[in-house]
Amino acid sequence: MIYKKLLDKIKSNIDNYPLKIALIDPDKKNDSNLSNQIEYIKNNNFIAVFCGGSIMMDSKYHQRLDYIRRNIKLPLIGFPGSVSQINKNFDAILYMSLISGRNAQYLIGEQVLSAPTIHDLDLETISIGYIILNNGKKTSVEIISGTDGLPMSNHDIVLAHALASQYMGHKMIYLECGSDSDKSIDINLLKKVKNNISIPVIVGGGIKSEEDIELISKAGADLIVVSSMIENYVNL
Ligand code: 1GP
Repeated sequence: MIYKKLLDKIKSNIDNYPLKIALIDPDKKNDSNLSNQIEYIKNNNFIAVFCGGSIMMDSKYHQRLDYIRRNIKLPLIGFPGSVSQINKNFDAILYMSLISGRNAQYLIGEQVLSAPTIHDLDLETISIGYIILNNGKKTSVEIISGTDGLPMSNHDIVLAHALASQYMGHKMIYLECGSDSDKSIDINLLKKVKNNISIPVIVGGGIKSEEDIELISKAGADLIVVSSMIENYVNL
């Protein structure tokens, strides 16, 4: 069970060592550097790989996932932007409900559409309260989901959503600042959420360096997701 493995890693991480997860967006833009991204991931202490994205700009998503699966031994966890991104190569998928928004399609619609395929593939699901945070610039995930992120400065509202997620029985919450956004999470917000909930917190979006990762980990993030940082590094 992938969830159990992640939980064991989090529980035994008493020194707050950053538990890093690489996110690969199996999109056209990453076609030429996929093998370099995989090499980078293998050499930089990642504990798992998330795969998915808001939008795919060609039809080769599933082909790229076959390639990633053949070349990576780490747990491969789906981070699907929609039902069309469910794939047999995943060891588990994040079964997310976009609770920062009020768009029924992403609260329950995509979940219902994907459930029969997930059942047929016998995929492990990890239920996630997905919370988009907004810090000024509209991000792809907000545009595609037709929702607005919660204002990063309104700590009480973000905390209320995180608590609701926990009470609804989600296994983890995911604080999403948007891919390649200028700013990653507000550290004080992260501390506030962490101090008030008991389920693990995943943080991603706008993380630019190992120093950022260190800081976010020290503030309490249980799992830290990076994507653009890897893409930018291999494109240098
Ligand atoms: C995962 O959307 C993020 O939660 C990825 O963001 O591309 O900024 O790392 P970056």
